[in-house]
Amino acid sequence: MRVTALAGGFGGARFLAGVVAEGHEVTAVVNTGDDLWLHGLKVCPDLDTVMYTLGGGISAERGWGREGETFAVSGELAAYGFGPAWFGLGDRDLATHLIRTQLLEAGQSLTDVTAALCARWRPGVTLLPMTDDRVETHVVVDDPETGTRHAIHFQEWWVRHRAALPAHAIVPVGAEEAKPTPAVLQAISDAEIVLLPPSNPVVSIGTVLAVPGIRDALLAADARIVGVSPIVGGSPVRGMAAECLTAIGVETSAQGVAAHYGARSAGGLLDGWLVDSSDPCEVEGIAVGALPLLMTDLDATRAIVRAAIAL
Ligand code: FO1
Repeated sequence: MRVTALAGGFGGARFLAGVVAEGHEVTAVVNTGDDLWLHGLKVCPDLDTVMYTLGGGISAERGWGREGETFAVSGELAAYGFGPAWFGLGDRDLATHLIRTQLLEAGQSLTDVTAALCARWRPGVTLLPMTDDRVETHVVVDDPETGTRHAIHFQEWWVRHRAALPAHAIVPVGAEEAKPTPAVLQAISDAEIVLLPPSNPVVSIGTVLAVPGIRDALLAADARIVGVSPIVGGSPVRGMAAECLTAIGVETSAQGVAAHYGARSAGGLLDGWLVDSSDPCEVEGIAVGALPLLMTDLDATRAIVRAAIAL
């Protein structure tokens, strides 16, 4: 089937591997709110995580960046006192950012640049940034030293502080002015089914939905929309979804996230919602399916994909 998925980084990439393995024709609309400019280079963590994971280049142990990575350049930058030391830019990964930055500066869109990079990695999906415009997720925190309230880039909150600083707000800066690309809108209207992988519902899928026009396109689509809970056994499988959900006042549960996305019949997004067998979930207007949701290996992920499509 023609499947369109809204995806973030690690969880989204693993889920997409299952959709591809099931033989579907997949378009991934990927969050770019985690993107950052570093040393003059454009870094796109979620696009790269999906591209490297599906293209076979991902570091299995980190879940981001390249397999067999070295950090010589990062070490040299640190020796010059050129930070931020807390963000690990690998030597192999740098090649991706050098090419992306050059092509962007030559006037190519992020969509075209992503396609050019995928010519090497051949991820088996059409990889689309949610927009070609600049959207950057910033997090409002109280500075641990001075106590002053200020916004920091998502990556500083996520990587430097491990989301340990309570987030007073999570803001996709630039989202209001951003536009979905024509390719994104086409992928949503062409889809036979739309899947919401178990990516972070706030900073990954939530940021994609913050781009004006994407939510409306989903509601207007013929395709059914089925989501997969990122909360298993009452807690997130990986990452800091709990801190993100708390920041926006949503309960960290399969039920809480389903209610947050909402039932399509009530103006929300979901026709169906897959939960782990251990998580109760009952939301008016949403068909709920339950099965083991841990993507322990490709076969487990494929079973989840089949269950989502069956639902
Ligand atoms: N995550 C970390 O926890 N530490 C890092 O040093 C780090 C570096 C990094 C470099 C490139 C890249 O594409 C991703 C990187 N990530 C790192 C992961 C990144 O913070 C997350 O992938 C997303 O932003 C959340 O999905």
